[in-house]
Amino acid sequence: MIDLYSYTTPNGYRVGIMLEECGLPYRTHIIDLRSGMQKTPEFLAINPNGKIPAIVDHDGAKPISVFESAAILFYLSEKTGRFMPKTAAARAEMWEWQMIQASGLSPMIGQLFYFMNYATEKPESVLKRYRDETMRLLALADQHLKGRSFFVGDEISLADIGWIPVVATVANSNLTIDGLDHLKAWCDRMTARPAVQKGMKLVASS
Ligand SMILES: N[C@@H](CCC(=O)N[C@@H](CS)C(=O)NCC(=O)O)C(=O)O
Repeated sequence: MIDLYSYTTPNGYRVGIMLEECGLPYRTHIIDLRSGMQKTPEFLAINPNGKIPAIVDHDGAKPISVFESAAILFYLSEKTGRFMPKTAAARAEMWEWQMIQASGLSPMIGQLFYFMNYATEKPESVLKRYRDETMRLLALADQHLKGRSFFVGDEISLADIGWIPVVATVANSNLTIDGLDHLKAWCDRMTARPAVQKGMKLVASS
């Protein structure tokens, strides 16, 4: 059994989607970021970085805890043998897109949403910088997805699971992916998957 520690954000949804796609049994613990649960000693013992998501895998001889959503995806992929392309060339392409998500898109959009939704001061130059880079990366993905069903080859991989919660969140926000037709078609394809829908509904286990 795996314990998932998460909240209603794209980084949190990513791990729920992966667990659902892998068909692994798990229990969800909601870490309410508004009340600061992520900074309690109990949670810091699981993720010293004080951020969701994190998992603890109890299936082995000793529990294994993993934090950082991309690291959790790789851990679960290794555990199950799922969502890792078969050839070296396809794996390299998967890593490229996974890394752009983890190191470019998600941090950028995190800052953008912070300034759009929470900051008391919203300098236009700051909003522009984060909005432009976010939209540039989404347009890059749009062009890559032209003529493709998924980010790499014909099969869903970690790259798709990494990107989908971010793109679905943007599509439902007051930013838009209108005009990015290949990205939109991919997003519709991905969000039609039951595992994606379930992973993006955060429900605490009783
Ligand atoms: N790179 C990390 C980012 C994690 C992250 O930023 N988590 C946010 C929510 S999306 C968080 O827990 N913020 C609370 C805080 O920083 O106090 C990942 O992908 O797991």
